[in-house]
Amino acid sequence: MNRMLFWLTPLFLSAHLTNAQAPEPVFNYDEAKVGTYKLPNPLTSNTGKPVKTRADWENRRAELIQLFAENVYGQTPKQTIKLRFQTTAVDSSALNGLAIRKMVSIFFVDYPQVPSIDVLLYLPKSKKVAPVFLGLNFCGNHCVTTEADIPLSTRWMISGAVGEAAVNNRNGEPRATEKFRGMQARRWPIEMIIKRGYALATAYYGDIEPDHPQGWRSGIRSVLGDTTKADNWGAIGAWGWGMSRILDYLQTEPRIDSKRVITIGHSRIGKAAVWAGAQDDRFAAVISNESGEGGAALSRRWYGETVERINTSFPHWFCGRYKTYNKNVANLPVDQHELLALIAPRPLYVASANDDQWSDPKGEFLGAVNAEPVYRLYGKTGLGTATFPALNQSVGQTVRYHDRTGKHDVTDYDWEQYLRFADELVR
Ligand code: GTR
Repeated sequence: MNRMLFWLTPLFLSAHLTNAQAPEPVFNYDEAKVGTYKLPNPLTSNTGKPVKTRADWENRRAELIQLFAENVYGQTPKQTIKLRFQTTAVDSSALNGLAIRKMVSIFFVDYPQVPSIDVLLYLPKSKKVAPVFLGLNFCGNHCVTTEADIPLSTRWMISGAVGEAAVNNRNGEPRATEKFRGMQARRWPIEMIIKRGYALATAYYGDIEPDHPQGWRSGIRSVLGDTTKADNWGAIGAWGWGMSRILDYLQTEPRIDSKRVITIGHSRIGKAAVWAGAQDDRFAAVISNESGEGGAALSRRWYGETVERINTSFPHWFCGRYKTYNKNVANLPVDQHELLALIAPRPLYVASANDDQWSDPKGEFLGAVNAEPVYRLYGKTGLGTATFPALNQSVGQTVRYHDRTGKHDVTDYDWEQYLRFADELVR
């Protein structure tokens, strides 16, 4: 279907041109048409100096974070925010006695108008202290499990991702209904995670910012940042910031090994997870599940989603300045392999799916390949290969990659790889 779209577009395009309208963007799914591009070198400083040592890299790392903040995601506010953690429920025998389940709300003491982040935490009873996967969810904590006693989120609810299950409230805003319960449980194999000795922490991404262009008005960006600036933070920056606030809470939780917090994210939340992991090195490892454009996929590679398209469809995700690269991606001072390199020397997993060509699996793979020199600086092998693997084959060392069969999703196959990755590398 994607290929069809590509072949149909020129017809569409010429019809439009005769009407003297702006050409429709063309999305490429043909490897032969990708063309050539030159990636910026992560190991060359802003002033052109080669980065040779780990100490050099630490300076370069700060430069790169700044470049991503100025040009892509916007500046993450630096100020420390007073947080209050309130446990609202504890079930010491959840999941048939396998887990302790806690619900904890994170309040922003000086900004009572900003909604809390409501964390759902499962802790394995088999361990006194456990490593944890931390990931935001797309449609509320009640979506990740069928358990009937998780309160339905009362916040704005994304409707595209969950179809007709959302109903409008009195103000015409979509809200969750009982139909949402467990709707994405398949993506969150909590029992499997718990049985392997890991905890799981999740929260609804819409708690931090509702995912639409006006969403910032009711989220954390309504009080932090500066909307007049071209490098004001976008929604992805806010979601990433929220992950760090959940980590702040996890550091206070005695049953959590806070040195082993693995951040995981799918798709747009994957973009946020990588940006969070890049900035906040308290995250011990990062997992990007089909994060695609603006995530693990190279921006300069013309394949699938483009910078222009993402900025047009989702104008609130990135900073204003990112839009100035819509038609000249080659001028971006960074590319996404450098974002992945910011995770080094920590373990990183980049995963694709072969029916998800929109995310550009090969571009995600090449993002990981081109982060290699930075892992080498730390004496680590990153991916250790530049050969695209066969389907359903996990490759690499400190950096891992797979291209799963199937569509844009998070499956048990993906989780099995992530659990093995965590067992082997996040010790
Ligand atoms: C798509 C978007 C992708 C990806 C995806 C998702 O519409 O083009 O970049 O983020 O949404 O989050 O599911």
